[in-house]
Amino acid sequence: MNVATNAAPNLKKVLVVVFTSMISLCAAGELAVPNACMIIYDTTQPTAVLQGETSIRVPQGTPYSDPGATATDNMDGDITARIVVTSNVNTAVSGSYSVAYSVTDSAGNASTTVSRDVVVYAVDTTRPVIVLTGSPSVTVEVLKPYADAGARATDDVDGDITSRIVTVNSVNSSKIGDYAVSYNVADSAGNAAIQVIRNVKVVDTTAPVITPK
Ligand SMILES: [Ca+2]
Ligand SMILES: [Ca+2]
Repeated sequence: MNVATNAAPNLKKVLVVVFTSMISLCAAGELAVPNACMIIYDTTQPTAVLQGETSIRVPQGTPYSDPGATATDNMDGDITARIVVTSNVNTAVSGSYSVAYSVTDSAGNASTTVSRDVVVYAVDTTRPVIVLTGSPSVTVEVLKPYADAGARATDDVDGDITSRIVTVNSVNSSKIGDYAVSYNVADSAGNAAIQVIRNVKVVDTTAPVITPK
C-alpha cells in the first residue's frame, strides 16, 4: 500500500479540522493572530456612500442623470462596480421617487442600503392672474388724498400671491390730469401676469368761492 495515497485523505481531514476551528475561534473573537480572521472570515459589511445630494428635484419631462454612489470593503477594496441600483424614477410623471444603492462583498456581506429622494415636479407655465379691487376707472377731486384700492393676484401653483404685486402709482392728486396705477406680478416659475392698469382722473369740480373784501 502506498503511504502517500493514505496520507492525502488524512491531510484533508486535518485541514478541515484546522479551518473549521479557526472559523469558530474567529466567530468567538478568540483567534489572536492579527488579520487572520479578516482573511478567512470576513464579517465586515461593505459601505455604500451616496454621491451628490440626498434629495434632487427634477422638472417634469427632462432627463434625470443620477450622480450614483461609491462602495468600499475592508477586504475587497473599491467595489463600486458591484453596486446594485434600484430606481423607480419616471420623469414623465410628477411625484416622489427613490434611487437605492446596495452592494455585497465577496464573503456575501451586504451593505446597508443608501437611497436618494428624487422629486419630479410639474413645470408651471401658466400665468398668474391679477384682479383689480374696485373700479378700473376712478375720478378724484383735486387736492383730495387719493387712496388706491389695490388688486389681488392668484396663481395656479403658488395660490394667493397678492403680496408679491408690484404697484406703480403715478397719481398726483394735487394736479389735474390723467394718471395710471399699474399692477404686475410673476409666479415662482417666472411667469408674468398680464399687466392690469387703473385709470385715475384728477379733476376740479368745485366752484371757486368768492370772498368779499
Ligand atoms: Ca467585508
Ligand atoms: Ca403659474
